[in-house]
Amino acid sequence: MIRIGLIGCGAIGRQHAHRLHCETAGVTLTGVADFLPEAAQKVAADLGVRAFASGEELIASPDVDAVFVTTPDAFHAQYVLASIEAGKYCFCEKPLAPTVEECLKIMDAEVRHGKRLVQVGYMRRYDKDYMEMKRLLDEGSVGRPLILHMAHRNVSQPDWFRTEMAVSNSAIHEIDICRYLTGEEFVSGQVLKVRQSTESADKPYENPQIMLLETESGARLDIEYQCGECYGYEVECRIVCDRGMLELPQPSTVIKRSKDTHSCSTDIMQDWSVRFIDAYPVEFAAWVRDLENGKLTGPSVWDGYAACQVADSLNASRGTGKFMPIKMVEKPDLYR
Ligand code: ISE
Repeated sequence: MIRIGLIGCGAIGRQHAHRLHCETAGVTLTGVADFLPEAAQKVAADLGVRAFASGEELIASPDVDAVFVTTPDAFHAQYVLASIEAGKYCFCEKPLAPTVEECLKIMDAEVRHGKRLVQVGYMRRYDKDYMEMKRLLDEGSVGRPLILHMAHRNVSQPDWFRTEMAVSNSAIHEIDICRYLTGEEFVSGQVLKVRQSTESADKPYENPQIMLLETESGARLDIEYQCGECYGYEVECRIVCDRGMLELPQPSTVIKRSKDTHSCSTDIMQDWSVRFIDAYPVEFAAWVRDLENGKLTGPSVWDGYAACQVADSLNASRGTGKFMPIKMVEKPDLYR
């Protein structure tokens, strides 16, 4: 049984703690920690596990084999680095870190350690429909991607959400999934301003935004991105290829025909944690299998760094009217 300690008891942390402790085979949750002791104590009491006084204490505990980091983005790097220092496996929610500098520090530490210890929580790679798109692309019958159209629409964001986070925290999922599906890195990108939604007039962020990216083979990605105030939570993905096209279906819901309203309708999801609810168990089961085999295969520190480097260039392009080049560091052998 792999013993896990989880740091960060906010919304995603609480869900992951429950999922790990109650629904994932092969692991048990030793305890949790949070910047706010009450938050850790509440989750600990609910699940009957230990509340550690700090993330550092949790990482150092001999009762913790692997660390889960679900804190706000700004605290990811410090706990991932401490886990590597302790020689422990670490699953870090996306993004790996908000700055390229921190991602490179983590990469440097892991490379010096000499073995992959860190996985980044890009859960879309474990969604069954994205997985099928990946299988079809790899199988090759539709050819290679030419143009990828993606959309990412949110209902709301927390108070601290800002314009740049649209890329570095949220559309970073599209950046990652596009890299994963195409197997290519990006070479340049640009964010375009759009007429702003009247629904978001009192919000501290630009909404909507359009992001454009070019891959190394010259394929193009456009992302329609909406921070919040949308009719529902939806992601879309259409990939136009040489000899066909792939389209991500919306998750199936029952269609209701009503005598009262003379309408035909389906519910629209309101939250990403519901949209990807089936991806998390697949992601966690794969991670546990890898830990048991002693070899990580999921999204790596390189993937975390690459997405952050792309996000940085996109944010730097904002307002310039220009495509920004995306310059990556050389890929260490550990990630080849
Ligand atoms: C949030 O942080 C997530 O990671 C969700 O998956 C994403 O869809 C949402 O836009 C982000 O704000």
